[in-house]
Amino acid sequence: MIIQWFPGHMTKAIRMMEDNLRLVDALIYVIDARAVSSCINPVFEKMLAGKRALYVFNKCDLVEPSDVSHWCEAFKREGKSYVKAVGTSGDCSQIVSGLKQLMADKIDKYAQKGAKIGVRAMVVGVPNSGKSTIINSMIKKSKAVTGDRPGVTRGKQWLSVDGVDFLDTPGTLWSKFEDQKVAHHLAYIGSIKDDVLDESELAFDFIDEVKELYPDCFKLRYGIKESKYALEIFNAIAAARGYKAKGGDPDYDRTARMIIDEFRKGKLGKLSLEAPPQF
Ligand SMILES: Nc1nc2c(ncn2[C@@H]2O[C@H](COP(=O)(O)OP(=O)(O)OP(=O)(O)O)[C@@H](O)[C@H]2O)c(=O)[nH]1
Ligand SMILES: [Mg+2]
Repeated sequence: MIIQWFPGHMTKAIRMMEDNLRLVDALIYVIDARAVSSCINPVFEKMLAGKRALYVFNKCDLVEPSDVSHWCEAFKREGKSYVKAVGTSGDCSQIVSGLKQLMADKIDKYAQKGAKIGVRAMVVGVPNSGKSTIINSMIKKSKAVTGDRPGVTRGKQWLSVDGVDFLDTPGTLWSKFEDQKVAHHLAYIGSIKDDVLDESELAFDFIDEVKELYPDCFKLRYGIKESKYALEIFNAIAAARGYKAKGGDPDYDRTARMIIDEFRKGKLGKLSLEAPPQF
């Protein structure tokens, strides 16, 4: 299955972000910790030029701490500033302090002149990475609309806390995925609208990949036998859940949807799809 998804609202969103760049001091770059390199959007590279960036490894509750640590080491080696976060925990104060640390010289310079200058940051990331949730956690109010599907935020919205203004932006992708593995990982984590995907194919591809990374994960979750074959695993999961179509075949759509949904909710365990090159 070839995956591409670049709807018109993203072109508009990128234009809006470029127009607002001059208003901000920094970018807060929200990344889903389960698929770190796939969340790096080439469109943001141009925006990052000349701006400071704080990378946020979000959804850390869904991955093993050691897997996040490997990414932290890799980012540190590249001189990138980062913090770990669980947007849904309700406490993301470490992002506010991380941002203030990143902008300390500017804040001090103005403080010496007696001026209290705020920091403005644009929050960017692929769809569904948790940008709006993180902002709500930082401001301790549910002002930004969130949802467990991509494309929830559409317009721009400024929200503030402790002298910091955040610009929430719509999740954006890029016009063509050169690497279909990246596209698949983004689809698994819910950054691509399910309507443009063949869910059965997606679930097969998911099983095929995850069985190599975590050989016993399906056995542990569904009580099925380990197998080298994705189709065998898929059919065994359908049977274990009793998901049958008319005629006794597995209910492919229902089973596929359930597997992907359970992964997204962390029910298959703390699975990380990507590791930095040296791991
Ligand atoms: N498990 C878990 N879920 C999270 C976390 N942060 C956000 N979510 C969930 O991820 C989903 C997407 O969150 P949003 O904040 O709407 O994501 P967004 O990046 O603003 O999405 P768009 O506006 O569509 O680009 C929601 O269901 C959140 O509850 C986290 O740290 N852990
Ligand atoms: Mg949003």
